[in-house]
Amino acid sequence: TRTPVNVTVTGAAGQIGYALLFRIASGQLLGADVPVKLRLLEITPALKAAEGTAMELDDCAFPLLQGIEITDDPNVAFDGTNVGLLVGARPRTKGMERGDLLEANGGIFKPQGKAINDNAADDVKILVVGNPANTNALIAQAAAPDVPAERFTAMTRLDHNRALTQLAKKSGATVADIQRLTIWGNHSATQYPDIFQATVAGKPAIEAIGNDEKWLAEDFIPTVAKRGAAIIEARGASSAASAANAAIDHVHTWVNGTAEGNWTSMGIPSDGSYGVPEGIISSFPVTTKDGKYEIVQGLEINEFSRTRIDASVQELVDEREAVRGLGLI
Ligand code: NAX
Repeated sequence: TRTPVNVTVTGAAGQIGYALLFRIASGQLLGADVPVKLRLLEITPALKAAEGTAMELDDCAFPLLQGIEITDDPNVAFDGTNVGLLVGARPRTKGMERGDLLEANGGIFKPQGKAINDNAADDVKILVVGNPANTNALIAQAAAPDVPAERFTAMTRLDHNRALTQLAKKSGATVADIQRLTIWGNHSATQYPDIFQATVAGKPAIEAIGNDEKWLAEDFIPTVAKRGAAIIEARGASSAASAANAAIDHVHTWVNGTAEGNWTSMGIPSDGSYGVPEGIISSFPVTTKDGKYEIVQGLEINEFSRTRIDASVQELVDEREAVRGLGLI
C-alpha cells in the first residue's frame, strides 16, 4: 500500500474549502490509488466550522482518507506537508487601499511561508489560491528560503478554464477540442487570455473564430477577466466550486503531467522568459512531467499579445515593489 500524501488546506472552513475537501478526499486531486491525510488550517473562530466539515468528511467514509487534523497553528498544519493549498486570505473590504490589502495578506502568507519552510516535506508543492494570489505566493516563497522557489505557484487555472469554455462556445466546438490556450500575467483584471497559439480541432483558434479580433478584444478578454465579478453578480457569492475545481486541476496536472502536444497555465516564478522580469510570480504556458513544470519556449508573441502581457506583468512588478516597501519580502 502507498504511503499517504499529506495535503494541507488553509481557509478550510470557507466556501472554496467546502467545495475542495471532498474532492481531495475522494481521490480527485492526486489519483484514485493515492491515500491522503488532510490538515485543515483555520483561524481560531472558524475552527468549529472546520470541525463540522471534518464530520461530514468522516460521514463520506472515503476509502482513501486516512486522517483529518484541524488546527489554528501553521506549524502543525504544515508538518510534513507534501501538497499545500493556500486558500484562506484576507478579502478586500470597502475603502481598503491596495497597500492595506497587501499588508493584511502579508500577515497571513509570511508566517505560513515560514511554517512551510520549517515543517513541510522535502517534496512540498504549494498552490496559492487566496487573492491577490500571485503576490501572496511571492510573500510565502520569500519567507521560505530553504524550499526551492519553483515549488510556490499561484492559481490561474480558473481563468484558463473560463477561457476554454468561452472559446469553445464562440467556435462551436467543445473544450476537449481546444489545445494550447494560455493565461499570461496576473490573476486579476489585467490578465491576458491568449488564443493566438491555441488550436480548435487542430486548426488555429483565430480562424475558428472567423478572425474576429473585435470579439477577441471587446468580448472574450473582458468576459474571462471579469468573470469573477459576473459570478458574484449572478450568484450573490464569489466562485467556489469552479475555483475548487481549478485548484484540483492545477495540482493534478502538476503531479500527473500535461498531455502530449498540449499545455496549461500556471502562475510560477519567472525565469525571465518572454521578457517577464525574473522572480515575479506570473502566469505562463507550461508543460508538466514527473511532478515538474517547464515554461513552453519559442512561442511567437505578436503585438496584440505583447502589449497585454506587458501590462499585466507591470502590475505584478508594482505589487512586488509595494510588498518590498512594506518589508514583506
Ligand atoms: P471564504 O471567505 O469563504 O473563506 C476563507 C476562509 O479563510 C475563511 O474560513 C477564513 O476564516 C479563512 N482564513 C482567513 N485567514 C486565515 C488564516 N490566516 N489562516 C487560515 N485560514 C484563514 O473565501 P473563499 O470564497 O473560500 O475564497 C478564498 C480565497 O480565494 C479568497 O481570497 C478569494 O479571493 C480567492 N479566490 C481566488 C481565485 C483564483 O482564481 N485564484 C478564484 C476564486 C476566489 O475568488
